[in-house]
Amino acid sequence: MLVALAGGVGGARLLAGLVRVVDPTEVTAVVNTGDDMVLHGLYVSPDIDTVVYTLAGRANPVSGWGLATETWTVMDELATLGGETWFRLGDRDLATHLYRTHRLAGGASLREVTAELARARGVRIHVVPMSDDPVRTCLTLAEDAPGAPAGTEIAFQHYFVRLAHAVAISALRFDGAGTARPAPGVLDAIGEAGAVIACPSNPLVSLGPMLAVPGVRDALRARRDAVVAVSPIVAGVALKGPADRLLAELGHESSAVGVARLYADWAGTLVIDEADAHLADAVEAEGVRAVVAPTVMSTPAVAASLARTVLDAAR
Ligand code: FO1
Repeated sequence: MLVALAGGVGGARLLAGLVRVVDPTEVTAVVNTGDDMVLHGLYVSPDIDTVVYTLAGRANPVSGWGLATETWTVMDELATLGGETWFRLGDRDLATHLYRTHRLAGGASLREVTAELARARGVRIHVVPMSDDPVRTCLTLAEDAPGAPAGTEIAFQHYFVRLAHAVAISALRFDGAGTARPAPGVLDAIGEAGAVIACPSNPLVSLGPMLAVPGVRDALRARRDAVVAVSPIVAGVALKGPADRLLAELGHESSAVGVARLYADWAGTLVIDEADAHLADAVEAEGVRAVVAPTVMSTPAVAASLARTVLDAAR
């Protein structure tokens, strides 16, 4: 069994490459739920849906989130009513949130509902939320933003979508992490995995929430030699999203070396892009083995070869 720690688009892309080189039923993806929120009374779980849609071959290829063939009649009608439409929920995507909300209200766990949604969409890997308990990524503004002065703490999607993450942050917190339990099977999967892959997801707001769930970081530390991470920072910048700025704003180095420093206690190996080959020694100086390879997954074939590189590094 392979375990992959995955956040949004970067995690989904590597998983799509991984299932081209191994039996999908041998893969367990542990997915971030710190981005989740209730909106219009519906439970939305963006990173889980991005992983499921991508592996189902139905993700919107441009945005990376939501469904490819989508219509927006509900959002359009909601706008005429003066409802909230800053977070775009397509008509087909809404079916996912209606189904999940209904099943959760009926007492099902997030893990159970996620498995049902993945199966219904023909996804053959095991998609597992990091926890069935609520963990919510909260960010404190370092500067005034429209409608929120510096010092305000906002929810992740408010930061990421409403403010388009175009605002500096001074602090990060995972509300609920202290009392959250890893979802059933997560710790066992990490303990028994032939290899654990930390996908090129945002170190702070995609992998960070998982590491904050009690037991997860210790389980990874115990398997450190089998843990291979892929740097989401290439030549000092994030390929997608605010990872580079968040790292700098929160006092970390926005580079492959900065990522190695963050991961050093639980990941034995870090795959860095060829653009960062000159940083390999500095990565190894952090006590993390450096593997240099193409990590920019511009095509599924590149994602597949990166997956092979990661699996070879884990051996
Ligand atoms: N991201 C946006 O930038 N704008 C949106 O309107 C938006 C809607 C949305 C709906 C469902 C979903 O699963 C994801 C959505 N995302 C949107 C992406 C989401 O904010 C990110 O995927 C994660 O939270 C960060 O990886």
